[in-house]
Amino acid sequence: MMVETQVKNQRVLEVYESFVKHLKNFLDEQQLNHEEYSNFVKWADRLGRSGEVPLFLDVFVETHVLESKYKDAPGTQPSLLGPYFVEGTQLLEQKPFVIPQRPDEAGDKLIFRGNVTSVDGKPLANTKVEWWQDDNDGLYSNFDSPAPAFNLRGHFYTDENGDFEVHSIVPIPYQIPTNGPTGEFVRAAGYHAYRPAHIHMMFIQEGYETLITQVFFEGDQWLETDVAKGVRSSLLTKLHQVGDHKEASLDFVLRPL
Ligand code: MBD
Ligand code: FE
Repeated sequence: MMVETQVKNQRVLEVYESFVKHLKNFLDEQQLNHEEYSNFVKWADRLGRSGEVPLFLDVFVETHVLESKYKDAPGTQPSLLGPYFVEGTQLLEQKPFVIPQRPDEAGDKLIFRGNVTSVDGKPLANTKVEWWQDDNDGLYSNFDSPAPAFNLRGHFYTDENGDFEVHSIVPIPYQIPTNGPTGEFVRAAGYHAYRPAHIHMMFIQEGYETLITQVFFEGDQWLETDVAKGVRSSLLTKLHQVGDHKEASLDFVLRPL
């Protein structure tokens, strides 16, 4: 008897069937034996139980998702959202915007200046900017960090010229956790576990595609071999020593919807 079926979500079917088509090509090429398949199932089970699925996918898959969709797009290239964005950050209103930090926050002080425009050059005033980064121990607040919740996280709005100025600290290279199934894979593959130092930023403006991206620093030793492959040339800035602190800047360009 034919079972009545109804496609609930055409996109799910389309994506799944395309995935299987390419999976078959991959298997024809690799000829996995049953031991390899079983090892994969056990590792994937450990990955799920460890809570590292978002970490693993954001490190090893997200960049390919973005590259396929955005590599030829005008405007600033997106980069990885990663596993460490949280909603509910503090709104910063007093200028210059000082990112919430401990009174004795370790690290080089940073003044970062940015500007937000549309692809046609129009300044985008009142753009919401979310900012998050690691601290001088390479940790993100709210995730296995002794720092107060929401440390080195905040959001603010660009001024009438699309400009903003943030006072924070310079992030350091980030080592992804190595003690779980993700680290197991990194070691097995012979990769290192580092990402170059980066600041996460998200730009939200009515009528424009939300830009989720990261800023990187010239000269960082991990730029070419970022374990998560998140670096794009247009996302690089240069740190300048100015008196007792460092300064950097970058312009961001949003695409109309
Ligand atoms: C990070 O800090 C990050 O930005 C990504 C993409 C993955 C893991 C950790
Ligand atoms: Fe990060």
